[in-house]
Amino acid sequence: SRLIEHCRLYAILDTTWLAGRDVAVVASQMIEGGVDLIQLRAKKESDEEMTALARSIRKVTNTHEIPFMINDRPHLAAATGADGAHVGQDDLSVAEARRIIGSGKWVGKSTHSLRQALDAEREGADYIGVGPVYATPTKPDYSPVGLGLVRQVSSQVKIPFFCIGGIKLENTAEVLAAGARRLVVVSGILQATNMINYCRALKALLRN
Ligand code: TZP
Ligand code: MG
Repeated sequence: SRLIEHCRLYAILDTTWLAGRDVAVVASQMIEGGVDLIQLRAKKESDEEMTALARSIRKVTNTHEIPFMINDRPHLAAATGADGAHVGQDDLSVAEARRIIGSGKWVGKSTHSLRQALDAEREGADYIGVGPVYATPTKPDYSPVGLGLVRQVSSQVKIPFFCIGGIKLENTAEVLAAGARRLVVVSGILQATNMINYCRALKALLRN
């Protein structure tokens, strides 16, 4: 669906977890598993490399009408026809990112505290990420925010928020019990033996 409100399971295709796989194949499997939204996160790649990966994922996501986001680099989001850009606390502001990618596109923002979550909402983010809920090798320098922040955000933030960081099938139930309705999963999906089944299982937990 092209409405952020309809997105529950958000997969990040982080190139550090690819292990040589083709991004188009990985994206197709994520989509077959039922993910609602895909982001390309390519911290070490050049603009040229990231653009090539983004074009490849964009083809697959377009075919299936799945929204596609770019991590940082709003200029690449604009150039590759992505649906938006996701910025962190140290990246461009929501307003700057929006100016670069144009109106009608989504800008998401990472938050790590209640203050940051409320600020991002006020700045006009379309959605926020909240985490890392648990410690995770995908974002090693951040302390976990825990389920307490999930509870606070779920009661105080009105825009869609996606819980992120160390989320796996095994701990999804407790994250949902803390008030989450939306999840971002990176290594849980990319390390799964069967990504399609793993995504389906996550999606089933999010159905209520
Ligand atoms: N932001 C907060 S935690 C995180 C990001 C990008 C990484 C989440 O990755 P994983 O592998 O699902 O823990
Ligand atoms: Mg960033």
